[in-house]
Amino acid sequence: MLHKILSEKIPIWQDEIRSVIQEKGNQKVGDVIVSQLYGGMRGIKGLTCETSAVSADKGLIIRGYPLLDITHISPEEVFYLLLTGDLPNDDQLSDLQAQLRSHQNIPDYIWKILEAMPKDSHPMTMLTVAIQSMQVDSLFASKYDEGIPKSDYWKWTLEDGIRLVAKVTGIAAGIYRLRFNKGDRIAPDNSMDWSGNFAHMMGIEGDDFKKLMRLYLMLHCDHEGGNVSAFSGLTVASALSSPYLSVAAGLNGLAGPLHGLANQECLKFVLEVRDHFNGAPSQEEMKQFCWDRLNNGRVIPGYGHAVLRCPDPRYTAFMEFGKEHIKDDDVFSIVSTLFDVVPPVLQEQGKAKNPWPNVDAASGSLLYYYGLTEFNYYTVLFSISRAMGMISQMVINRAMGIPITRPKSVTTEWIKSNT
Ligand code: CMX
Repeated sequence: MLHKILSEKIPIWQDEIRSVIQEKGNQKVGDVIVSQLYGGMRGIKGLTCETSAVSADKGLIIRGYPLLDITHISPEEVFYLLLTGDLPNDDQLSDLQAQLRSHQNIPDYIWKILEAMPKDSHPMTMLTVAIQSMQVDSLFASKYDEGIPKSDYWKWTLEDGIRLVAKVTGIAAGIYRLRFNKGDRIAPDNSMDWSGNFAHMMGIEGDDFKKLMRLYLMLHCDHEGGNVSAFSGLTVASALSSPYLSVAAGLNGLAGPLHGLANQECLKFVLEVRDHFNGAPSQEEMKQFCWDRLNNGRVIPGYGHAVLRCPDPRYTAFMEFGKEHIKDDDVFSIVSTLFDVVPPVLQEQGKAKNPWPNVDAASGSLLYYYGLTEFNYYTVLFSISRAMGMISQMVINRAMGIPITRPKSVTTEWIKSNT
């Protein structure tokens, strides 16, 4: 069904892009100044992304829907929305869920590889190794070898992508149980949806944890095209590497502490606060603690953002969940106090362009409350969700025939002589 809908929509999108290029191909979209070349290309408009947009003052907008208007939808619904631009009806949703179920079995070689890795491997390393190793089963790679036409690339990217999304929850749950000695792997339960089944395979019981996973895996799905993980994944995919290689590449970027790994860093920081003060500190104590950290040259994890200039709506959604379910918890109350303390401290310090919390500031306290205390696992949850956004972007880029990524670099000597 998904295939059919995309087959109908893609020619329309292709026509639209063709006429945009024809009519506006020579229009300027911005200027680039020298400091941007040395500044992580921040603010340079250099690529398109159809699945989502991030506005500085509103945050994530998925296919035209502001995030806080659609926090009730399931991860499968958001995957469908990212890919097609529309929310699925009941039949379309059941069809996608059936496809995910039919591809959820995990090849045995994955477990052998994971079991052979050093016992203290970071769960993110285990995840990307597992995803990358499925390259051997890539339909895109084998069809490419057979010589399929360019117009069919997106179809096999989608096929690999659906298989990857179907398997990633079982792989991630297996990593959790193996890495943290939780006992045997737990078989999937086909009566559950994708996120509920993931919670079940992890072995963490309770309806509230399932609700949290549904929200978590929905909220982290996409954040336009220029962030480290999306951009790295897309760049690798633009060389026509398979979704397995490309998603693994993106997730290796997500595993950096300034990006997705900030969610583990953030909870580590909150627990440091709790242990230091033997519970939740006063605002004054918290303020001093933050200043000491900044004066030691360290960042406050979970705060700041390269694009946002407002509290991240993903943070707001997690806080709403926390206020409803765990408002009296000590760790959650430290997270709430940080919201009152950190922005004025960062403003007074005057370095961070955005003093507000990002997605990583609140999620860890919720996971911790429900017994998911192994915080070096948290970025794996982010990854499961982000795989949906990366795959959607790859399918669309392939369908639109976006060529290999190759921006031009210049030397400092060139800048000195030419500007
Ligand atoms: N604490 C302390 N200093 C901060 C800060 C924070 N939370 N956020 C930014 N700054 C500092 C930067 O380190 C930089 O300092 P220098 O000039 O000494 O290098 C200065 O403020 C300017 O940075 P910026 O332009 O505001 O931010 P960037 O676009 O360069 O970086 C980000 C954005 C997210 C990496 C940065 O805000 C940060 O390090 N935050 C903490 C880590 C974090 O929460 N990351 C998760 C982001 C969400 C995600 O991608 O998952």
